Amino acid sequence: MKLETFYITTPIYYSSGRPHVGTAYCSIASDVMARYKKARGFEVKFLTGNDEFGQKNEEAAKERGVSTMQHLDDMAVLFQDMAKAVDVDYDIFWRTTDERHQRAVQTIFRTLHDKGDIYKGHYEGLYCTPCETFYTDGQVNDGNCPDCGRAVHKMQEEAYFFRMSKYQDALLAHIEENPDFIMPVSRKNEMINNFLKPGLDDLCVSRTSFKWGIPVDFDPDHVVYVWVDALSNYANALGFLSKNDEEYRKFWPADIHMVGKEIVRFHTLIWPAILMALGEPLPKQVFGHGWLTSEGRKVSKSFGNAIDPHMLVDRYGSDALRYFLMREFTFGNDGDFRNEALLTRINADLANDLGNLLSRTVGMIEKYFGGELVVKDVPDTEFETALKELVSAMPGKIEPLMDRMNFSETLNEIWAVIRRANKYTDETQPWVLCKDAEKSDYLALVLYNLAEVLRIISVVIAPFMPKTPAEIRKQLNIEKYDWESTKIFGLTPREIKVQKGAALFPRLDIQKELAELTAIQQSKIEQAEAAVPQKPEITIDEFSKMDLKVGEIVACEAMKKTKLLKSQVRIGTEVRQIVSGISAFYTPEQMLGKKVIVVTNLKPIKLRGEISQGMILAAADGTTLNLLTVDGEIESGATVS
Ligand code: ME8
Repeated sequence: MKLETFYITTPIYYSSGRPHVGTAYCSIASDVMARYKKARGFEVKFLTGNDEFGQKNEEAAKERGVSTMQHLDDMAVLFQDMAKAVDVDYDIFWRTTDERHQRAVQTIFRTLHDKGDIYKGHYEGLYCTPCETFYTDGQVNDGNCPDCGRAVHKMQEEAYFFRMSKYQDALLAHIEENPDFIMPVSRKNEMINNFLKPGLDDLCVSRTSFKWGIPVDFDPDHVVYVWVDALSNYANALGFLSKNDEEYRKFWPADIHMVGKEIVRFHTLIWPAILMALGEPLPKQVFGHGWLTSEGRKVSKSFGNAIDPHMLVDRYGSDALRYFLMREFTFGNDGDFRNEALLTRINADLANDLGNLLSRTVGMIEKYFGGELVVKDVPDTEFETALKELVSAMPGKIEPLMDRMNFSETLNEIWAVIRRANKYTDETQPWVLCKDAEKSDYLALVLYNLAEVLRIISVVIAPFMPKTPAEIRKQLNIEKYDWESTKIFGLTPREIKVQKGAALFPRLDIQKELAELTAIQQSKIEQAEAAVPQKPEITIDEFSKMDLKVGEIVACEAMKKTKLLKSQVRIGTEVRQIVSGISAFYTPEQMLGKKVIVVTNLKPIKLRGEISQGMILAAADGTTLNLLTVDGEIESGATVS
């Protein structure tokens, strides 16, 4: 029998920084969906990977002082390790530096160019020549480069453009005719009202100002710029445009592209327009989820290390972390990650509700029946009827919720059953029944029903919590059941021999855990703040290109409406003017007479209209700043080496 296919993707993550709990969130949600669809009998393909081209990645490598490829390889390992730690069971880990990807991107670019959908034009922006980088109006500070502080200027660069505007009407029609194409609905409205209705501009798809990208094969001065490269990974990973395109023909179009809300636009406008231009079918759905925040700030590569998924998994297990992330936040909205909420959920939902149901069920079977339960035909009471009603209704409730990726509500429904089963125990009171020999058969039925609920629960929680079901089955000593079995009450064998094991989720001392987590996270933040990025190694020849001399400040004044001091510095027989941004730390009077270290062969620049002929060296740690000076009497002009 040919299975129906289901192709789901996460975005490919930039390799510019380490994975964090925000990236784990996106991957876990996709994994939950992939596991659910597998359980429902689909043939699933699940893709994740890394987005490896572009300046950000190249700069991150430079900052670490390693080669770009070394950096990308290291990051790929970190992302794969993270996936493993949180049980994200992907089928493909795609890397855009893969030869097959690069070839496919070049073919796409060429095909679109040949069709006239990509044309040559000019990209205009604010350019910093020393940094070789374009900036937008919003990025520059007072006309200066946000990176090196030097003046930027308007520049044009030859670039290729994709004719997005041509697809505007077709895109609008597609979105309106396919109500599930963009989910949740709020994101769909945003795309229509903010982008489609005002009109789409053509999109710049190549650059000549940097080189770390896939070359345009018919015009190798250009590299493919970001989106044609990154977005097409979803198709290229399946062999699109290659001789071996069997998987593409089998799994395309994707059923779900899972993406963060900030990249919905690229996935619902740019990517579909590219596919339309190529004559390929569009993905069935793009789901834009919200962000995990920490104290209101988006958890990101620069700030994300504080909430380390590995640390949380080591302490509480991956099932607990996955459960918390999927249960606590409405998928689609932002969610603030709070340690206390995590610990409370572990104790209340996992230790108390689920863990307790298993341990008391197995414990009572051991206590009252020596671990061997044999159930006979006994008529149901109102308690059994009520319990079975809720359990039987559950699969029908959760299936549509799962299909809409409403993970939190799904878990709510499952936990309603777990709580109902605990209530059933309190209603039937096995500890009273056990005292009456005549009630022994009914007692066996009660315990059997509890085991049966646990069997069903072990199936429906499996997409969320891949490890726990095996532990439940082990303690109940039952085999693995499939999804359809959750719709029939009574499939657990009527004779079982249970075996008590460790608590599924040991109860936590919340105050102690909170204190420890806070201490760990605080020390991580401090470490991150203290870490000075290591610059790449230089040779002695490179170092000796710098001319360092001792200078004496002979005059100094503050420059009005700036943080700058203008100093006249005597270096031997010469006096130079040097402008420094240090007025928050030194008054002109404090500067007078100081012997400082000056870089004398730095190219002069104008700062706020004043020429600066060199640089005065200072040490700064973010809070304070101290000038570098000499340890004793020495003439100005002395060489520093
Ligand atoms: O955007 N909470 O890569 P990326 C939830 N390479 N999700 C988060 C998150 C957070 N705090 N932080 C990041 C890119 N993400 C491109 C994608 S796809 C063809 C190219 C999610 O590493 C983010 O929303 O910046 C996005 O969906 C994904 O991680 C990758 O982000």
